[in-house]
Amino acid sequence: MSPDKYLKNYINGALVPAESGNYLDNVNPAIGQVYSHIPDSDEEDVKKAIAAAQKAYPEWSTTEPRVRFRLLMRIADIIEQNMQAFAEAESADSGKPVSMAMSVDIPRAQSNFRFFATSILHFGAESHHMAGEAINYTLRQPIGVVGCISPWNLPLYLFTWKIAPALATGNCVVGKPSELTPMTAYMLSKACIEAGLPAGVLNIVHGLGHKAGQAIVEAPEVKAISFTGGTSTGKKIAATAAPEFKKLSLELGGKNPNIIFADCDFDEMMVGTLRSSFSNNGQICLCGSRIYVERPIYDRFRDELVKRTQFLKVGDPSSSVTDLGALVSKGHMEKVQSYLSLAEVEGGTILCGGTPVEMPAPFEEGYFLRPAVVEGLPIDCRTNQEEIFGPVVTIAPFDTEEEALAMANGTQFGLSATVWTKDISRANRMAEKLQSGIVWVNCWMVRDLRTPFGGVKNSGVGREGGQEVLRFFTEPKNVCIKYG
Ligand code: TXE
Repeated sequence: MSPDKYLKNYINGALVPAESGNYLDNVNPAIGQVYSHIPDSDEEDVKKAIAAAQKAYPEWSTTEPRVRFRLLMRIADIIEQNMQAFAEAESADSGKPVSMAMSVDIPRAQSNFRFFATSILHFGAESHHMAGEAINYTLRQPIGVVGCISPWNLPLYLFTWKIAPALATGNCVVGKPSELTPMTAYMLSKACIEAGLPAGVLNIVHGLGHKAGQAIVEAPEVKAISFTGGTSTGKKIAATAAPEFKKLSLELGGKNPNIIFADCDFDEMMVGTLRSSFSNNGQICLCGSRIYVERPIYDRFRDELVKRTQFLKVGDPSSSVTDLGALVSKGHMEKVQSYLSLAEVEGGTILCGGTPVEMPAPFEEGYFLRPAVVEGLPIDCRTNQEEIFGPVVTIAPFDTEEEALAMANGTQFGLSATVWTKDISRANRMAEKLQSGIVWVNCWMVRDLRTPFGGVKNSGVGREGGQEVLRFFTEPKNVCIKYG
């Protein structure tokens, strides 16, 4: 399964160009060059995709779960058989190390299909007995045609996180991957064709957010939208979809606190903190970008973090010793750099990193940045309040649990939080009071696909994962039967 130079949409079971015949450039961020082209789709392409999905829906929605199970497992098998090609494509599109795509992105995309393929075999509904009078039972039925829109940071991982449960529950999908990272979604189209997925069940439309994406959100035939991306895009989508009474799942930005108490296992915490700070160049919505450290170990922590951060290898994404590859785009690199300048204006000190890396050929034009640690900023400054989504963390000391909580909860976001401590009572107290959808204690990014996933406050609406997403992609219908 090879990546192509001119990608196509996947509509009604076939690979087709955009109706307009127009293409957008697709850049490899490690070399800073256009290396392929994607359909510049618009409303016309989305209409075709929706029509195909509507046509496929009556049969797909009534297909036995074991048939859906088999098809989804087959798609997972094909991804697994082509693991290396998928990983290399993910790396070429996003700049991330191939080793990361091989160990995180692509295995997880397979797991998403396998997990929801098997979940649907066990998915049940409730009944409510009214003693001596009646019995209620709940039917869980698919919604119809649904839209799945995903971002560039974990391209196939997040795209399939939505598509797999939507298909498993019997919906037909119009999906749109990020225009910055379309290749693995295109390869997924080919995998679906090879697996024998019926035409129209899944349609993948490539193109820009405000054009192709907006057309999916606006279409009255699309009854639910599952979106992951920036908070401001989420706001726009909610404003369009809410008056149409569409079901919405929005997984948005984060500015996650990492709270470190002096009694933690220092070495384990350092390893975890380096990962939560800079994995995928900090371009994971769950990264801990605000680090609060109890004062007795603050100096030791700061020195150790700076030392270990400077040791990270930024470079060729195909090298197995590379820790951090390129940032996803020129625009994103400029955004991250602008936040580093802002941090200095706001009174912060950049302890390390923040400068572009001079790279040898063929990477001279790539978007490589040294990971940065910033100290000395107040909690309410923009650097500490806005999502940077890059290899930048801020650090600050605290004295009491209350102070740590106030700092942790002091942003508009509430996606995840990490707490490092050996005191289980304190861990529980913190977990209860942290305003976030996910709390990790003495770990980070340990993921069980059965658990609810999502944020509070401006980090989103709704939950993905496990039973939650199966409920999202189905409508509950209560049937009440009176005893004779
Ligand atoms: O995301 P967008 P962008 C954050 C991060 C980043 C910022 C912007 O801070 O710097 O968002 O990134 C599609 N209707 N996150 O611009 O625009 C778009 O085509 C329908 C956090 O890449 O939100 C893409 O497929 N769709 C995040 C998807 O939405 C629209 C991950 C996400 O793009 C649309 C990524 C519209 N009007 C960025 N506009 C996380 N929390 O995981 C855009 N899109």
